[in-house]
This record gives sequence, C-alpha cells and structure tokens, in this order.
Amino acid sequence: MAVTVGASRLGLGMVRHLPVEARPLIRPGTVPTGVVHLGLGAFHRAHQAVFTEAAVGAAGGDWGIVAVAPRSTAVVEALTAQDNLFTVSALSANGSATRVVGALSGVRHAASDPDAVVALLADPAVRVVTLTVTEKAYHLDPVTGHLSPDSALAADLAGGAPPRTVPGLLLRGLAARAAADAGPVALVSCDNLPANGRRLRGMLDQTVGRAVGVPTGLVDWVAANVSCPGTMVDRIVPASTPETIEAVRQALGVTDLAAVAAEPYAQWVIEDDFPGGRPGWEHAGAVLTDDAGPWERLKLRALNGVHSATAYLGALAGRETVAEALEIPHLGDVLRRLIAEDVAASFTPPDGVRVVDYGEQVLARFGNPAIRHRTLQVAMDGSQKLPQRVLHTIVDLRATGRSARWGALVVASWLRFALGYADDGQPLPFQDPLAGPIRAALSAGRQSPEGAVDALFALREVIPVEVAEDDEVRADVVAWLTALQQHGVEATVAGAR
Ligand code: CS2
Repeated sequence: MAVTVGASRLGLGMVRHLPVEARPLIRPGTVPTGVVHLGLGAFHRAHQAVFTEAAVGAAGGDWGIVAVAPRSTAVVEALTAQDNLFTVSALSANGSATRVVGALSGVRHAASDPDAVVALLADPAVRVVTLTVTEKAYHLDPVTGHLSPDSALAADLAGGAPPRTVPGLLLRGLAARAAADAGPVALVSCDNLPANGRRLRGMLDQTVGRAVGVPTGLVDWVAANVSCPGTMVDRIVPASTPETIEAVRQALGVTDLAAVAAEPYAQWVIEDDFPGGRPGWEHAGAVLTDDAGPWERLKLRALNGVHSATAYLGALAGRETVAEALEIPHLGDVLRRLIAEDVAASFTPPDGVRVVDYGEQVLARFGNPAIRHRTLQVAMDGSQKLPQRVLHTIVDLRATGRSARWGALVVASWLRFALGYADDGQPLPFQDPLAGPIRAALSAGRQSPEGAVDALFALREVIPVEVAEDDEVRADVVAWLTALQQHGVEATVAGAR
C-alpha cells in the first residue's frame, strides 16, 4: 500500500479547501443536538448519520446527533480531533465518491463517562435516540426474547454503580428523564433484529421491571412517554481498514481516522411513531410507514440470511471476502434456490416487491468488487443472527408443510463453521457470545454428523423448538453436513439438487 505523506487532518478548517461535492450538506457545528445515537460504528456513520444530514439539509430542524461509543475509545478520539467530521466513500465497480459528513454535533465515550450519556438522555432537546449496538447488546435470548442478564447487566439492574450495558444506560437515562420531566422520546432500534422495535420495547420493559432502586412510577412513565418504532436498515458497510483511510488521503488529500467505505446503495424504512418529533428523513429517501415488519422480514431473510450463507460457505472454502465467495462455481445457483424456494415461500413481502427480484439485486450488491467485506466479519455472532435470518424462514415454511432444504444447508454450513476448520484444514476463528456452550456441545457430539446436529439442536437458546423437533429438518441438516464434511463446499455446491 502506497501511503500518502503530509496530508492534513480532517477538521472544520479543512472543509472550505475541499471540492464542493465533497463538503458536508449542512454547515457543520451549527445544528443543535436533537438526536442521541448509541453505537458509533462504521454502520451508523454510513447510514443514519448520512440520512439525518440529508434530512436536515433539505428540511431543517435541530437534529444534530451526539453519537456515543459504548466501548471503543479510538473512534471517539479520532472524531474529537476532527471536529466530529468524517468521510463516507461510496465504492462501486465504476469508481468511488468520497464526501465529508457533518451530521454529528458531538461524540461521547460511554465506558469512561456514563454519567454524560445519562444526562444526554435526560436532556429535553433530545427527542430521538437511535441504536446500532449489534444483536448481543440487547441481552435478549434470541429465541424467546426474554432478558438474559450477564454479570454486567445484573449489576446495572441492581444499581449503585454507573451503568455499563446498553439496557443499563437506557434505564438510568430514562429514569433521569422522567425525574426531569424532559418530555417524550422515541427509541429507535437500527439493529438487524426481528421486529426490532418490539424487541427494544421488550428489553426496556423487562429492564425497568427488574431494576432495583428506580421510582415505582417509572414503568407508567415509560409506557406513556417512550415509543419504539420498528425500522429496516440496509447498507453494506465493511469494517474500516488502513486502506479505507489511505483511499481518502488519495481522494481528498486529508487524513480521516474515522473514515468509512460503503456500497452506494442505502435504504431505511421507519415506523412513523415519534412523540417528540423527528428529522424529515423522508426528504433523504427514507420510507416512513405504519408497519416496517414486511420490509424487515424481506431484508433479514433475503439479504442477511443469504449473506450468512455466503459467509459460512465462503469461509469454509477459504474465500476472504463475500464477493470472492460468490465466485465459487454454482454457489450463485444455490443462493438463488434458497431465495426462490425457501425465503420467498416463507412470508408475504411488502406490496409491489417480488422477493426473487429483490434477491437478484442483493446478489449484485454482494458481488460489488470494490467492497472488501470479509466473510469472517459476517460469520461472527451466528447464534444471535441465525434465528431471524434463517431459522424463522424454516419455521414458517414447515408450518405450511413445505420442505426447507436450502435453509437446512445454511444451518449445516454454520455448524460446520463452528466445528472450527476450513475445507483445507486451516483453523477458523469462532467469535460468538455463545461460543462456550456451542463448542462444548459440539465437542461432545463431534464423532458423527448426527451427533453434532443433535448436540446443536439441544441448544434451546439458539434453535427454536419447532426446528429442533422436526425430523425432516434434522435429516436435511445431517445430509448437508455429511456432504460438506466428506466433499467440501465446492463439490457440495456443485452437486446440490
Ligand atoms: C451483515 C450485515 O455483518 C453482517 O452480519 O449481514 O451487517 C449486512 O451487511 C447489513 O445488514 C446490510 O444492510
């Protein structure tokens, strides 16, 4: 990688030296805060921040975003040094377009300063709180939706110390907001969870209900003052790398240590339930609706489920990125059958959408050669992702008496991935909040494919009972796992009927 030396650091003073098309859509630093965002990762910067900046640019409003990093200090330091500015580069086969985004009015670090986050949540100027904290930060059992506290959340429920978890921050922030009579607020999950608004509401109600030392009226205050609109969020945004930063230096001649690269495509569907008002996101291309459910199922099943399939099969076959995985001969045919025969038959899509057409668009997006999305990144946290991406598809198909063979292939590929070795014998990292129990179950059952499937299906926190007790699904998963173990991904995919 050729490194450009001498590029100045991105910041307010730099902006006027940039080409007009690379400057923010609003005057950075001039829009008062109205939104708090939890989860300052690449996805937020390339998605909600971009939509909100465009909405304020088009429709005005005091909707600057204070973005909170739960743990990472690096991004907070980078953005603080850059006057909260960062770049987004949209990458495609036809080239790239890089521009500075001015949506952020501030950044905070929750782990070192939780009180600042609690105070923000109690600020009457803040009327919208958005979240991209990943599936596991909700501390919900993926199958049942019940709150499942670890020691950090148990401590937050007990109180007496500053909150360390997302439910704990929301709990203490809303308690402070109620005490300050700071008015209603919308909490907006932008994570890839099923019925993410209802999940967030469930997390909140269970957290408030189980907390020690909060006023008795808090449950009623939350019911009357907090909405949890559901959303569907979509943009492929790989983790940033040194190459992302170097590309910005080349394009704009500035150093941006918070740079993100993403595909050009972005979509946001939002249920319109904002008791304290909201940015004019419809002016930025977002769809405001009464029910995001059909959009969410479409995206979780036909995009994320197919993404997970590509990631597991690709990683097993030694492919580093999703786009490289798609070059495995016949994998595209298998993914098309997964979409057409299983996903499309499992639910009713939004009006006017054909699932197979949507799936073709998804496969074209996955194939974007300019996006280096690592298969191992998408493969992470499978226990938290598989229920809504694949297992619900299987449950719904089986409820109508259909087979779910392609869904079973995804389960088998995840299981084989969890066993820890690629087809060429290289070890595969297994990052998952349930890595311990999954690995323990699999090592007990690893003698045969049947044993491995039985061990996995006994894990009730991952596999819904309808799937675990379904002999046909079990037989399909065993058959795919046997083929994957005996012949590897390439031959299994080539021979798939
Ligand atoms: C991916 C998603 O990492 C993953 O699990 O499937 O982050 C995906 O890129 C986004 O949901 C696309 O909107």
